[in-house]
Amino acid sequence: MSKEGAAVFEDHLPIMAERLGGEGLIEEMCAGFWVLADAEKGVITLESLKKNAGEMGLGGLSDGELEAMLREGDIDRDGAFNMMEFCVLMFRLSPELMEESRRVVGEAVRLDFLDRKGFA
Ligand SMILES: [Ca+2]
Repeated sequence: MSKEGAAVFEDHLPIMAERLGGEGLIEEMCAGFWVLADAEKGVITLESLKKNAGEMGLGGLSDGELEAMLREGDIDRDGAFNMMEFCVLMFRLSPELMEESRRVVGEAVRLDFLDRKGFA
């Protein structure tokens, strides 16, 4: 993950969190998921990421940086982002947001994810 790429998320998420509240933010983040996702597969693949990154303001990232982003957030190692992996990555890329809303949003996302994956 490049510093440039991370800054895109860090600059916007705290503002979005304040404006939308926890639940609204999750909806916004999941809307971002569908912008980047392969609509047929229902996941974000490297191909769909490369194709749609510009729509999310990530057009300046190289293929290698997008690959690194996918590796970073691909928790179950299937080579694609599902919605929860994507949401978790968004939070991980924004330490300030995690600090501000860990209990109300971060924990809810994490616990929901762990519960779904059977890790809890
Ligand atoms: Ca995955």
